[in-house]
Amino acid sequence: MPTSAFAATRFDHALTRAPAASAVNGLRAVDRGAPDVAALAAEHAAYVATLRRLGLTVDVLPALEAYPDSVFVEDPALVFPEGAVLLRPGAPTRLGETAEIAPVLRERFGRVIDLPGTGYADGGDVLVTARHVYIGLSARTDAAGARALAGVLADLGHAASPVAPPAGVLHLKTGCSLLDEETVLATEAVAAAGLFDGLETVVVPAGEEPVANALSVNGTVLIAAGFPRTADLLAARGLTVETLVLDEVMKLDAGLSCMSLRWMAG
Ligand code: CIR
Repeated sequence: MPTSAFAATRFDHALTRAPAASAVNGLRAVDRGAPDVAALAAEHAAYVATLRRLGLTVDVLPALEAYPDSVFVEDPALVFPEGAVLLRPGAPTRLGETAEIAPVLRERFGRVIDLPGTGYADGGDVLVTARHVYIGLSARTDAAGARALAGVLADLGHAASPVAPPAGVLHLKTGCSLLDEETVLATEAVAAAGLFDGLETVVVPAGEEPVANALSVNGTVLIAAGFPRTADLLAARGLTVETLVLDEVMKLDAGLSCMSLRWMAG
């Protein structure tokens, strides 16, 4: 079991990385145009400012031009109060991001564990709750990577198991996210897959699927702007909701969780 006080939506620290100009070459499943670099930087700056306002100490690492997707720091690593895990991203153009973030994590965490074996795992496939860690199998996270990660997480005190999201989802968290310690926001397709035992599921209204990657931080649920039915639905549940413009970020198949590694240092 996790350490008693562990909460999956409470944080006091975050690591982010400024977007590179090379983000115009970032991976995207469907090409809706390259992101505008200045607008992407503005979206990132607003994201960092929001996390700071919500009480986090946020470090912004320098942009890495060699890695177009490196603004999405969630993918090459995982962090917990007990330590960090260096992952092996499943996209060849992103593999080198792990070596870039490794020294940064070694400065901040007493325990930093390399993903053993030869499998692949992306942080975007990992949904952490206080009771369980769900590892999505995807084009980026294979069975060997998920198995190796579950072993490492067990050492860190977190029970974990693989789940199989529906086809067509880039990462598990492309289609779902934690709203609070007991509740998941999920697209209809992810909800129908029945992946999360013991958690309540709030289904994203049809047509608003890209909003499913929300980020719950210290009692506020951050969602992408432009999805009013989901915003109303969450507000009607009594949640405090804030919207952030993510038009450029979403051109790169990404969302709110992707842009930070978050933890409670205590
Ligand atoms: C990629 O395809 O790797 C990036 N363009 C998007 C990564 C999004 N990250 C995430 O969902 N954790």
